[in-house]
Amino acid sequence: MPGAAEERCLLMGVVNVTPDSFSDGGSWFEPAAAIAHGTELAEQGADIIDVGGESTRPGADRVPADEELRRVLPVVSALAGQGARVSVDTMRAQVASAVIEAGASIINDVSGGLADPEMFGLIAGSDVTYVVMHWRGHSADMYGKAQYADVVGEVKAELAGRVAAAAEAGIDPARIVIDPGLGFAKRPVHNWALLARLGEVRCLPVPGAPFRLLVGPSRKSFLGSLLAGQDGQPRSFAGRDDATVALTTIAAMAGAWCVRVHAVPNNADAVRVVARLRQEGARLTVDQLLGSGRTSD
Ligand code: PMM
Repeated sequence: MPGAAEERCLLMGVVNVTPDSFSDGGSWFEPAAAIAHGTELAEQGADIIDVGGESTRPGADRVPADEELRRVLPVVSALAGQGARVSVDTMRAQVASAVIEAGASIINDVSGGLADPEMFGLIAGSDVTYVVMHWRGHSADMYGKAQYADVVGEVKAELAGRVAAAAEAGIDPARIVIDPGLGFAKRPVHNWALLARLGEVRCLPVPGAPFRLLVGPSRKSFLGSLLAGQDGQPRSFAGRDDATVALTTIAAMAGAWCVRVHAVPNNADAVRVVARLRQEGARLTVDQLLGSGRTSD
C-alpha cells in the first residue's frame, strides 16, 4: 500500500535520451538538453524522472551497452545531484549497476528481468525499487507475440511468474512495482482490456500482492488510432496528450501508484483531482466509473 506521502498517484516524467523513441525521439539527445528537460519536468510536478537510453518503439534495434551508458550516465548524475528521484529505463544489469552508483533509486526494466540473466542478482544486492513490466520479447518482433486468449489472465500469470522468480533471486517483493506493459506485444484491443481491469492486474496470486502499479499509456499508438481523423490517419503524438490525461485519471482512480507521462502539467492536475476526491472517502474504481457497481480491488 502507498505510504502517507504517496497517497496521491505519482507522476513519472519521461526523458528519452535517444534519437528514435517514438514520440519524442531526438528532442533530448544531447546531455544538456536532457538534463534541462528533466529539470523542467520536475519543476512542473513530476515526482520521478525516468531516463532512458534505448528506444523500445516497435521494430527498434538494440543499442550497444556502452552507448546506452554514454547517453544516460551524465543525465542521471546531474538530475540525482539536483535531488530528483531518478528512475532508469534499462534492461541491462551493467547499465543498472552504473546508474545506481550515480544516484538512480528506481530501475525500470521493461523486460521484467527476461532480457538479462544478471539483472535479478544485481537488483537483489541493491536497495532500489524495481519495476517489473510485462514483456514477451524485444521490440524487433513485438507484434508477432501479441496473441492472447485472455489478455488480463495471461498478463497476470506471466507477471506473477516474473515476480516469483525475482523473489526467489532475493528481491524483497516490497521493492517491486508491476506494470502491464501497454503496447508491448499488445494490440489496441489488449491495451483497452488491461486498462479496464487495472485493479485486477495489481492483485497477482503471489506473496506481496497487491503490488504497486505503474502504467504507461502516454501518447501510445492505441490512442493515435482511437483518435484517428476521418481520413484514417492516426492522431499526431502531441495531439494525444488530452487522451493521456483521461487515462491518467482512470489509472489513478483504479489505485495506480504511478503513471509514466511525457507532458507533465495537465497530468499533474489530474492526479491532484483524484487525490482530493479520495480524501472524501470516495473509493473510485474503473468499474464504478463505468457504472457496473462492482469493486475491482
Ligand atoms: N513504455 C515505454 C518505455 N518504457 N516503461 C514502463 N515501465 N512502462 C511503459 O509502458 C513504458 C516504459 C515506451 O514509451 P516511450 O518510447 O515513449 O518512452
